[in-house]
Amino acid sequence: MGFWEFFLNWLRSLFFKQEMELSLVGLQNAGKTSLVNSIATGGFSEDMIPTVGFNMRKVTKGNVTIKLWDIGGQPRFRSMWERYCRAVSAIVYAFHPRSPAVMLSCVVLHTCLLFC
Ligand SMILES: Nc1nc2c(ncn2[C@@H]2O[C@H](COP(=O)(O)OP(=O)(O)OP(=O)(O)O)[C@@H](O)[C@H]2O)c(=O)[nH]1
Ligand SMILES: [Mg+2]
Repeated sequence: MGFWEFFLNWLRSLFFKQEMELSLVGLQNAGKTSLVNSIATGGFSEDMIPTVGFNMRKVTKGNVTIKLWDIGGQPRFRSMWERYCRAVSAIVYAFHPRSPAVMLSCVVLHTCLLFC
C-alpha cells in the first residue's frame, strides 16, 4: 500500500469511525447472553449461566464499535434496566417465542414502553 492510499484510508477512518451503545433486555432465558456471544465470537454454547447484574462487551466490526450492555433478566435485576437503557443508541428487547413465559414477556415489554 502506497503512502497516499494509507493516508487516505486513515483520513477516511477518522470520519467514518462510529461508536454506539446498545442495551439488551428481556426476561431470563431469552437468549441475550447467547446473542452477544454469537455476535462477538460467532460461537454458541448450550451451557450458559444466568447473568448476575450485567455484562458489558465491546464489539468492533469495520469502523463501528458497539458497546453492548447485556442486563440480567431475572426479576431482581429488572429494576436495573432503566439505568442501562438511558442514553443508549438502541435498546433490543429479546424474547423466546416458544417459551411458556411469552405472555409475561409481552406484559413486561408493554409496561416498559408505558413508562419510558
Ligand atoms: N435452542 C436454542 N437455545 C438457546 C438459544 N439462545 C439461547 N439458548 C439457550 O437458552 C438458555 C439461556 O440463554 P442465555 O443466553 O443465558 O439467556 P439470557 O437471556 O442471557 O438469560 P439471563 O442472563 O438469565 O437474563 C441457555 O441454555 C442457552 O443455551 C437459541 O437460539 N436456541
Ligand atoms: Mg444472560
